Amino acid sequence: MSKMRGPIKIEASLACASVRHLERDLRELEAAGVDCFHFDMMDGNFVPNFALSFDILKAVREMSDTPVVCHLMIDQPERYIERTAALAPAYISIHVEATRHVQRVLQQIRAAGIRTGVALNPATPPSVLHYVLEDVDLITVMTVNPGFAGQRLVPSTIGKLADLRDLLDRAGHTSTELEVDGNVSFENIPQMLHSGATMLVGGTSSLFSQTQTIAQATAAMRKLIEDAAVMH
Ligand code: S6P
Ligand code: MG
Repeated sequence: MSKMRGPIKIEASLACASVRHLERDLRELEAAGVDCFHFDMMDGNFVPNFALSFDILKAVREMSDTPVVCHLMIDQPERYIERTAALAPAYISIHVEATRHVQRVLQQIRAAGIRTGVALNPATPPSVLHYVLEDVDLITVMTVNPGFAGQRLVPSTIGKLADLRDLLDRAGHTSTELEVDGNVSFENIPQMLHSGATMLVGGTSSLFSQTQTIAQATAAMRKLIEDAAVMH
């Protein structure tokens, strides 16, 4: 049975946008009507790669009013909540694997006036969230191992998504957002939606594929969302 929930939001992963033509891509994404920007920050420690920084976030916030979801792939994210919050993203999502004090960091984010997110690596079970559901506005389900764009879906994460949807429903947290991040391709989107995802992060698998324009890819994503809603 489908666990699809609406409204579904399309997020654009800015780590996949053009560095040379960032503003052009932001304008194209706005014109295409994406709902938010997904902003990956990496520290070369929690993940074996570096990605977007505060300066780029500041520039994005200056260039666009589109809401931003910050995905912090950094160890001890508590060290950077204030700096991130100062740039007023809509959400800050931290990894449960990156801090010893998940609940404390979530409180820190809320105290800064920002909506909270927690991200789970593919091997991390939903049960780690059992006692913090009150503190969470968005759950990021990593459907690839964090660190790089262009990877293939870890298949077991689809079952985990459905388990998380059940966990949220049983606990009465029906409006918590379930974000899927990694290989959100046209092929994978239907099963992600039917497993309960509400926010789709579009990267090289969709919005930034070399075969379509951003406008075409966004329209194709919207069509898949409409089709899934009809089947629901
Ligand atoms: C991965 C990162 C993601 C990627 C996005 C790329 O560490 O958190 O947000 O930018 O998943 O999308 P794709 O379609 O290339 O996997
Ligand atoms: Mg991400």
